[in-house]
Amino acid sequence: MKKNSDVIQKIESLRALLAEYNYQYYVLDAPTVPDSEYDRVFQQLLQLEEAYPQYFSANSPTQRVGGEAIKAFDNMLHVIPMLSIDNVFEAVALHRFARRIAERLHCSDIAYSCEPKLDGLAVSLHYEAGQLVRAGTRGDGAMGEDITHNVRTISEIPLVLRTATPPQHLEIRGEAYMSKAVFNRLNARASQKGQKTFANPRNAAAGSLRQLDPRIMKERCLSFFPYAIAFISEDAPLSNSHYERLLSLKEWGFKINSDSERVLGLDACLKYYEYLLARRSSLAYECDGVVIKVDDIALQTQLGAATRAPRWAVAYKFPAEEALTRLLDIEWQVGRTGTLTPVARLEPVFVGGATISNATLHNSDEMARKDIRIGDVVIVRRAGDVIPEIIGAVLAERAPNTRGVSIPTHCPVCHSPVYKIADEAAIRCMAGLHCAAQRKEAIVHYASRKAMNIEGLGDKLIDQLVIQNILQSPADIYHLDLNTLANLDRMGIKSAENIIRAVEASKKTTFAKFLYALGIREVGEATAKILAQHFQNLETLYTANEEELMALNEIGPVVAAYLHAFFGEVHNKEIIRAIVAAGVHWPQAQKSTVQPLQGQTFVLTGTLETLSREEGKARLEALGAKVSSSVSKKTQGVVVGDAPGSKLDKAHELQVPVLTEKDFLALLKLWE
Ligand code: I6G
Repeated sequence: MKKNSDVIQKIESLRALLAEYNYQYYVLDAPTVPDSEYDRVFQQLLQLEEAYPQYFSANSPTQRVGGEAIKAFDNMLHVIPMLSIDNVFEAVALHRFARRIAERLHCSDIAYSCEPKLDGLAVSLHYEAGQLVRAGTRGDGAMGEDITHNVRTISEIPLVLRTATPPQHLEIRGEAYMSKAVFNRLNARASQKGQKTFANPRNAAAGSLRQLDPRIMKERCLSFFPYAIAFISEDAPLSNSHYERLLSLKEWGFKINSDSERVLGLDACLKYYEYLLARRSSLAYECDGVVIKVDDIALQTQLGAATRAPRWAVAYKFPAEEALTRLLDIEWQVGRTGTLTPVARLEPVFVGGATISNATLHNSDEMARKDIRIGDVVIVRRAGDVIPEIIGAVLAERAPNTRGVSIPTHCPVCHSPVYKIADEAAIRCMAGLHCAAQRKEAIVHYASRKAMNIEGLGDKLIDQLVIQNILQSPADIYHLDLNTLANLDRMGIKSAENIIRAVEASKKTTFAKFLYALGIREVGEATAKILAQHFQNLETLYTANEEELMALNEIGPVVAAYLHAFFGEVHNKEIIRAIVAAGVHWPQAQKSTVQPLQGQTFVLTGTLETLSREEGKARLEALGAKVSSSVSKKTQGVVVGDAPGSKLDKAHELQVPVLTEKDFLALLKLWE
């Protein structure tokens, strides 16, 4: 490639190709080539750019990886001020907003664009002749900071607009944000390394955009949704609808938020709000409300702006998910498996739509890392159905009389020593069912809906029964009598009768539910089903060793060890025996109609110790195998007992596998 024009053309075509691959991947979510092809073209372009540095472009896809660090941020003036947006927190205030608009426009049939309000940072992007030239933060609305070096690393922002006829000048505004998935990954990695974690995705995004070194920013994988065209030169005609304008930005290479909608009238806005609020926790991004905008650009212009915010838009906020309150104390709760969890007692605070006075701190490591002291002002978060949690302390408000939290050395319930297991963040009481807390949790789990489903036998009732020593294990449930139950707090004869009936009804169950109900560590519903299907009865499960357990695809060494230890414990088997003796039963699983040894031929020779030749033959045949009297190359295995005949020699000669009685029994057990 000698001629410079050839080089330029090649470089340009590679850049365009990579930009298109990027668009397919990030904007359309529909890549057309594998990563390896992207990498190959990328390397080709990189080599050409290195050989011809005179054709450098800051908007080349190779520059997305993050160039040199800058020394300080330059200021960036917003010729068109970056206004903020008015917030409303109740439907009545939204009605007021709509009424004001109707009065000013003398019209009430207004089309609105409803867009999720992301909890990110407002960013302004300037394009000249289709090239990204500058990007800045909002700052005070009139002056922000130039963060072009960082913004270039955001894959969802086009460096060059995807159009042959770009406007001469274009200013896009939108929200740079960190998705929940990226945030969780970033924080998990930080806590693994013992580093400080970010309080929320917004802080993480802000911290990333304020990096002087764009390579750090690149690792943070920020995203971007445009929310307005702040300026466009007259050479590019656009729709008069704000919503359609956003859609057309997709053609130019922006990823747009597909959760946005255009609706007619205020009632439809309220419906959209309810719809998005219900989906809040399943959205890929943190969302703190809905932005409602008059859709018609001409009407927007007619309405204009007040000093701080446009009159044609409002943010209808969701209930806050975070709030400040004071940490009164820490108590340690003992879980079903003996884990001690620090639970924060708080000054009651209204957050996420409810008043809360308890929150979790997850484990002692996390508490130490977050440097939380009793008496601190703390940030609590309650999002959706998630248990309220403490995000961190507000160090600036720490009073001199706060006190540190000591990590217990003994179980707060049964007083036996607690242990910290290597590689686990938790501390654990190892007393098992001897510890009243674990006993209670084990029984609560046993009676729960997905386990034995004993209706009415809930947390509060079990608590009383354990405290009074009436229930010492799940087996005692079957000896509860009407009198005992009727005399408990908040119980009467009617509710006691209901419980007795529910206990009786729950006796008919399935093997999988029963295994799940036992509460063996790491044995959830799915694992219990697999075990039930494979072993089909308790006896085979009792005698299974760890290797046999691990032979099941879904069971690894940790679960196998827990199972083996559980069934190796005489005390556990005693409880199971008592439960079964009380009448708990399940249908014997139907024998599988699939014949796993179908098409395989075996030969039996010599005397077997534990079963007769006929029995061995019958069991093989039940699994679909044929039993032959002579060994051939097609024989899958020769089962050898005491004093074998010439069939053993033949097996050696033809290199057919030889099975001892022990191997043979293991084979049968695997499939029966
Ligand atoms: O701060 C904002 C967040 C989201 C906005 C906004 C937005 O739309 C989804 N839209 C406008 C027009 C403004 N601020 C000024």
